Amino acid sequence: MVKHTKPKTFYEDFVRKGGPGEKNTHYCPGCGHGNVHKLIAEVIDELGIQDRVIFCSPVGCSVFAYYYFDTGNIQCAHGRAPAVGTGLARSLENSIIISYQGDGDLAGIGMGAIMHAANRGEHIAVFFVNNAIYGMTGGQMAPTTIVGQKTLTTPLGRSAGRDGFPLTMCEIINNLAAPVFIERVSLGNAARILKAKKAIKQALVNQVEKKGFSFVEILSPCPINWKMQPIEARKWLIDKLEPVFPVKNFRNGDSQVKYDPPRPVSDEEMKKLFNLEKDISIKQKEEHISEQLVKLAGFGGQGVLSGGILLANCAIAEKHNTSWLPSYGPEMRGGTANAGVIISDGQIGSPLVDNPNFFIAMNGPSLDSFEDQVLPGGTILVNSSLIERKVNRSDIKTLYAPLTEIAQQAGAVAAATVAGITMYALSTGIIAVDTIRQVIPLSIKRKALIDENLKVVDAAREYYEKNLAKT
Ligand SMILES: Cc1ncc(C[n+]2csc(CCOP(=O)(O)OP(=O)(O)O)c2C)c(N)n1
Ligand code: SF4
Repeated sequence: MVKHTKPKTFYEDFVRKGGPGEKNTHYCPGCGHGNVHKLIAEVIDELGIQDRVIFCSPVGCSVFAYYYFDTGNIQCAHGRAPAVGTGLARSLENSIIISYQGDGDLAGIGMGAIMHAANRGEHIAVFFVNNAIYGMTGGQMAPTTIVGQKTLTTPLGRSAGRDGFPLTMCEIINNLAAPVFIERVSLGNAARILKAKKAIKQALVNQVEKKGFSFVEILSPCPINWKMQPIEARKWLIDKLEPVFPVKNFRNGDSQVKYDPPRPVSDEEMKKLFNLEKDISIKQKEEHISEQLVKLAGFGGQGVLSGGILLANCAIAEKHNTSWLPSYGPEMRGGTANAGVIISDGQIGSPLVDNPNFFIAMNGPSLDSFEDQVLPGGTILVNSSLIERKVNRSDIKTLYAPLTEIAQQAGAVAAATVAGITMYALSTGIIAVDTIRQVIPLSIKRKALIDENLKVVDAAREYYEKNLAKT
């Protein structure tokens, strides 16, 4: 006698549908998602990996998988489950990652994400539920809709000449070197469902054994959008879908490529990367610093981005945690550009600097754009060479300095932001001017340019001490 029980990987109640006590899912009668959920949950039970699994839900009918699977769960942006899974698999060594995706999700909007995850051989198991239609949104043509199939957007049937042929994902992914397991299965009848479970199990065993990227395509019915009864839908699946998407194993073995996920970079490697191997004697500050949110903004060509890099490199050299995030328009010169630099003793969660506590405004439009965003109590350093107006706010400190002229007189008009960074250092004490002087030769190759930049630093320091030190 076969006793059917609910896998313990499932929650006791499926509250999505009707609150506590509810045992039914939100799927339509005859939908394949329910079968696939059950098979995955059974395999997780059998392998004893429930507390290691992180289930990446897609956008599509299975968006609410986290109401059923009592595992780690994460709901991903449309098509991005393999990218999210990549991050999880690489950062949580003991985890077993499932990327669960529909055909619209995987082969439509998420085509790039799946191809690159497969090509990198990420350690994830992908369960690709191919029902040849967009189920959730009401039955539009999917990348896997077969020629002649009627959908909401192909009411006369898909035409190869107009809409292209259906994409056969197993065959496409089978062209890549890295994947270890690729199989297409079907939910057409009970025997096929048992075979599907075997493939699902192999894909998850591969994760337990750290073998690599495993891809199972599951041909699955969507009776409601195929406009069929559930039994008729299973028959149509066998008769019409299977000839286009042959059910078979495409690959089962070891990867031809050695998995080489990123690892923390050692101090020695970091020094090499940032050219900090040369003899420098930058002192690490003992005292704790308050988090610095610095924004530099101006037009392209003013050195806004490179000024941000210089500041970030100085902060790195002084052993602070640092981020640098550039933002610029499509033009190289003349467009707008800004850079956000965060300097902190703690961890930096996001590199975005929406509300700076120190803002270096290199031109008028930048001051107009960002003046209101500076945190109360913060500072704005205004490049008075190009900005005629004064700052309107009274709850912040303002410094006015002709940064462009200072740089020009020192022979390096493009280094106006270096003057700004020098004044930032003097005004806040977060980094030392001496650090700037030591870092400049590391990041600039031409000797003449190094000398000019150092002259800008000295001229900016002189200007600051004469005119601003007491403000
Ligand atoms: C960025 C974005 N674009 C479009 C949608 C609309 N949308 C929701 S589900 C879906 C397609 C789902 O089809 P499929 O991946 O085949 O899953 P199924 O519902 O059939 O299981 C689309 C286009 C969305 N939610 N977000
Ligand atoms: S619309 Fe289709 S895929 Fe979505 S729940 Fe219903 S049968 Fe399943």
